[in-house]
Order: sequence, then C-alpha cells, then structure tokens
Amino acid sequence: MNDLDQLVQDAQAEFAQASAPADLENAKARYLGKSGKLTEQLKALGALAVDEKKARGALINAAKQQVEVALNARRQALADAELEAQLRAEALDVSLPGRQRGSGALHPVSITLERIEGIFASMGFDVAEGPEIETDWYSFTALNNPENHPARSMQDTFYVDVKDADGKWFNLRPHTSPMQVRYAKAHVAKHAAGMAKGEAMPEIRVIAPGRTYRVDSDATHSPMFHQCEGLWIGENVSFKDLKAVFTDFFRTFFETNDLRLRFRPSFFPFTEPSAEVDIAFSSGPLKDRWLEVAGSGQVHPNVVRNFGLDPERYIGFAFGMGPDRLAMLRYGASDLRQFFDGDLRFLSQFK
Ligand code: 2NL
Repeated sequence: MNDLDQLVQDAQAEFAQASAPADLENAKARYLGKSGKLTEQLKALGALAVDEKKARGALINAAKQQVEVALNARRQALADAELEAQLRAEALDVSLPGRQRGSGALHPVSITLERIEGIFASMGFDVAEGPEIETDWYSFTALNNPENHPARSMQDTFYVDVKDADGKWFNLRPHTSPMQVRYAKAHVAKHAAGMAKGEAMPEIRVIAPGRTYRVDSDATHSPMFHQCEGLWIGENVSFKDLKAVFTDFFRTFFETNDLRLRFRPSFFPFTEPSAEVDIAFSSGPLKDRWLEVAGSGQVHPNVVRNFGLDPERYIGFAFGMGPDRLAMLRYGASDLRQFFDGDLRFLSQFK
C-alpha cells in the first residue's frame, strides 16, 4: 500500500469514528484543512520535476476525491441519524385517543332532592330555601320546644359563637322547620292586609329541603345531613290528606304501587298527635320489611299561633323526611357517610 492509499484509509477510519458533526469537521481539517495531510502533499508538489509533478498530482487529486467522498458520506450519515433521533423524540402517536374533558354530574343526594321537589311541586307545594344559621327562636321556641328541652343541648346542636337579638347563641339549624316558620309568617303577613273580614287565608303548602346539622356521626348519621320538611295548613286539612299525600309521594318516588304505608304513634314537640311513617315494599330485595322514612303529625296549636294564625280556625299537618336515607334506599347504599366523603369512585356511579 502506498502512502496515499494509507492516508485515504486513515481518513476513512477517522471519519467513521466521528460520532458528532463537530468531531467530523475536526477530522476533515486534519486532512483537507490549511495544513491538513493532503494539503501538505499538494504543497510538496512544487519541489518536484514537471513530469513527476503531473503524475503525482493526479494521484493526490484522486486520493483527495476519495477523502471527500468519505467525508460527504459520513456527513450525510450523521445528519440522517440526527434527524432520525429528533423524529423519534418528537414522535406523535396519532392513533392515541384524545384527552377528554371529564363531564360533571349531580350528587346522588341532589338528584334525590330534585326528585322530591318535583313530586311535591306537582301536588301544589311551594319549595322554600333559607338560612342554615338560625336564631334560637326559629329553631326551637317557635316549634314549641320548651326552654330546657334536650334537643337544644350541646349534645345535639351545633352553636355559633355569636348571639342573636334575644341574647341566645345562633345555631346551625338542626332541622329545616325554621324555614317553614319563616315561610308561614311571610305568607300570613302577605295576605293579612288584603283579606276581607272573615275571609279565609289561602292555604299554606310548602316544603323546605336543605342541609341540616347535628352532633352525630356513625354509619347512618352524618353531622351534616339533609332534611325535607313539609307543611300544609288550611281550614280543613286533616291527617287523611297527609296519608293521601304520603302514599302518592312514596309510590311516585320509588316508582311502584307495590308499596304500603304504616303510621305509628309517636311524639314530637311541634305536632299533636304525631306519627312515625313506615313503608314496606310488596316485592323486591326489601320485600315486607318496614322501613322508617318520615316523621309527621298535626301541627301543634302553639306552633300555628307562632305562624300568626288562630289555631281555632287553621289546622294542618307537617312532616319531616331524610333525603339521604331515601337516596340510600333508592340506590342500595349501605353507609350514609359515603355520600359525603367526596370519593369520585363512589359518586360517579350515580351519573
Ligand atoms: C322526623 C321528624 C317532623 C315536623 C317534622 C314540623 C314543622 C313545622 C311545624 C310542625 Cl314548621 N312540624 N315538622 C313535624 C313532624 C315530624 O320530622 O323524624 N324527621 C326526619
């Protein structure tokens, strides 16, 4: 092998070893640069005789061409590799599914409240919502709770560290009855002025759904829970009407006529007489099991008086039910607290 063949071979080996464009350009300079090995060879031609110069010059040019071919091939290879790597790094899988925006849904208890409201609205009940922080009078006194009734005690009721106009602590309402008292008083105030002497006031028909609070926590009690109370007051509203309203309500709510109701005598300070309401299905997984679903009763004369009405003339019924409990029954949930833990694995089942 002559010196030029050796030189070409060395150049090819060095180019092959260059793993980055900068390395390759440095290698190129060592052969083709101003003082590169091939350039030195060409410079040396000047010292040769004319005929030798021609022959040697042709050989050097041939070698130079080979080096340039090798250089360009390596440049191309490195550029290809770089492009390849870049494409790999920026790869887009157009077959991947797009990112979706999660769609929200109503909470199971909200769905239940909307169902309850819809059914009562269809029976002519207004839907009233109001404050969750209440005065002592609205939560207890107006509802015929004696001053030292246990329902007022610290064990049951959450109090707010602020006193109302009567010098009593504000409370987190333990039921939605205060809203019905507010509604009844507003109803009476609205109609009293415009009524002719002896004319009967239009009936009060209202439900009060919403959040309520008690110091209580286990599988069937949460410190925050929901209530839906109802009130129907007129000149001639009786327990018979309550029974009809409840029968209609529960059959519509549970979408079955295979449902019986039972009224069990009970006690509430705000009603007299009072009854606990149980339902039983005639078929299905809960067949023939009596389930307590509501409290009810004829509104106590003292409470009617607190509405601003004459209890000798106006009479009616009130009731209270637990939408959380109704949601549990309707959806077959076993622990009330699951509704309020905020775990989407549980909640998203009700979409
Ligand atoms: C229960 C008991 C009941 C009422 C709530 C009521 C409201 C007014 C006047 C009279 Cl403004 N009564 N509400 C009456 C009887 C029972 O609920 O066990 N609820 C889940």
